[in-house]
Amino acid sequence: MSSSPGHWPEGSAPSANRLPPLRCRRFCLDLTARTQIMGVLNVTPDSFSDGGWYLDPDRAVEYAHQMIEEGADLIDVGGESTRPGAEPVSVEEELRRILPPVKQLVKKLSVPISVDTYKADVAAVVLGEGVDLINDVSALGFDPRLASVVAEAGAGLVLMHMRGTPRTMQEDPRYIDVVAEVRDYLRERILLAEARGVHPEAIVVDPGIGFAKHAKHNLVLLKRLTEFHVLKKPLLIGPSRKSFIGGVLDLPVEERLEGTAAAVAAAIWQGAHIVRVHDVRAIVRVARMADAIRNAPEA
Ligand code: HH2
Repeated sequence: MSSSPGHWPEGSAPSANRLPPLRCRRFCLDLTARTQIMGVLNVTPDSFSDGGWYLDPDRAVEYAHQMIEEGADLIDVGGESTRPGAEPVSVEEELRRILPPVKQLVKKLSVPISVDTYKADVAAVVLGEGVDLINDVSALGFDPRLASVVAEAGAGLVLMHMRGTPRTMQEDPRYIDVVAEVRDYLRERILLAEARGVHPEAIVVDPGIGFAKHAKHNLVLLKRLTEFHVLKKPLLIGPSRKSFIGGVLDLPVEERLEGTAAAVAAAIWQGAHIVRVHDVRAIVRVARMADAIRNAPEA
């Protein structure tokens, strides 16, 4: 079968490119033309790769602008680290960190702003400020009220798989078939979100690379990503600088760009729609190249 740009050859990535645009308030994100790049903005003192760098609101806003110039399609703002072993922070502290930059970003940027939080009270405030998406690393597992807050706002919702909490999640996670178990869990969370009123076209799924997974689980998930397309939701992948890359390459966090690039290319080849990354400039180039190969005609 011949394929035009934006379409997969038969059998290689079922329906990956035929999803409707992602609905997130002010925006309708086209997921068919090219991979969307979500730039990470951690407003935390302790994130695993960039903790403390953007605590100053002006610096955070400036860095968001830089990521947009480099080609980011969305900005994901986080106020609580979810690295393995991290302790939770209060609603007040999370808001104290993220509100000043979020207020400015919503006004100044013309791309969707996402907030990485699992707390309904944090989500309610930032949605009140106009953010477009909530990125919930617990897939409604920590605060089920989050779904109705997102639904009422008509915002987008990322449902990410993890087990336990960031403090406990790496205590020997076990799976018989990691892909099937993560996929079944995400399917159940989609049903829950939709039952609570989140629009079906506002939901994104994420297998949660590095969350309650050993290195081999992350590699298997990345190898078998096409098996998530049966969920019929946009697929987000966040391998950026994570320790499974350090494990394969024996490299520290500041030297994981190439490993991240390989993981991103593999994910795009299998139909990932959004990649969440720190190194926007480099990964935009990787994504454009991978998109071009993926979308090349048959002959
Ligand atoms: N990874 C991190 C945080 N949020 N959200 C989604 N949807 N997917 C991910 O893979 C993901 C995520 C961890 O990365 P980072 O934000 O850089 O680190 P920290 O949690 O230490 O702030």
